[in-house]
Amino acid sequence: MLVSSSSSSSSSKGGGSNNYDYSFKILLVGDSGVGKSSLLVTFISNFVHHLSPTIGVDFKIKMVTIGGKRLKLTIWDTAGQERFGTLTSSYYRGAHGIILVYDVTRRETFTSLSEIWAKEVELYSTNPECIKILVGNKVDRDGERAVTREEGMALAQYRKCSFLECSAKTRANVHQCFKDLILKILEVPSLLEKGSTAVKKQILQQKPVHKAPENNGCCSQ
Ligand SMILES: Nc1nc2c(ncn2[C@@H]2O[C@H](COP(=O)(O)OP(=O)(O)O)[C@@H](O)[C@H]2O)c(=O)[nH]1
Ligand SMILES: [Mg+2]
Repeated sequence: MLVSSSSSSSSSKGGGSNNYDYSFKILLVGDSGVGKSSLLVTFISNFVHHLSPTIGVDFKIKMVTIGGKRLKLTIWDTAGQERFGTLTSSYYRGAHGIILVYDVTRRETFTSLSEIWAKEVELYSTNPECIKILVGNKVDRDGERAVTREEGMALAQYRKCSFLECSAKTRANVHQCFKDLILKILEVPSLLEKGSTAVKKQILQQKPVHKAPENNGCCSQ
């Protein structure tokens, strides 16, 4: 059962978000255009959006109950700086979970995950036991597929992370991606410790690295 409510970063200081067991920082990583922002928007909201190219949001807060725990998820998205091939170390700092996204119709986005993003994650993540999930997005465009499901599974196995294919457009498997990741985080005692009260304030006080333009709480709404 996944019960949720959400708010954008701009309203995250409002009431109602103090009642939780753990606070987790989740990141979206991958090439520009793979659908990171769309996945975030789809997960945060409960209805189908018209998807359009997004400029990045900084982060979104979502309250969920998963595995019987009340969780405050701070989900960070890039503001488009992934186009330059690198994010900064503070984007990765303190992450409990990382969603590595590629586009199943663009092979180069799959290659980038191995050659760029997985290396950055290894270099910069400060939680050695941080959970990762590999996600192939845009499966609704199956006719244009350039990366097979088997290849995705093989890379996930090699990187020791779980794997799902999904579509931000049809919403297929999107909630499942986040849920699988979070259930795995909940199994790791060191991550729970880092997501508990002592660290809550620290995470909330962290400033987004790349401040998004004003009033863009969510670009495709
Ligand atoms: N067909 C299809 N298009 C998608 C999907 N997810 C994202 N898109 C489109 O892909 C483009 C890039 O998406 P965006 O979320 O901005 O990617 P980002 O740069 O990784 O944040 C946009 O035009 C989206 O509408 C999907 O699952 N299926
Ligand atoms: Mg984006």
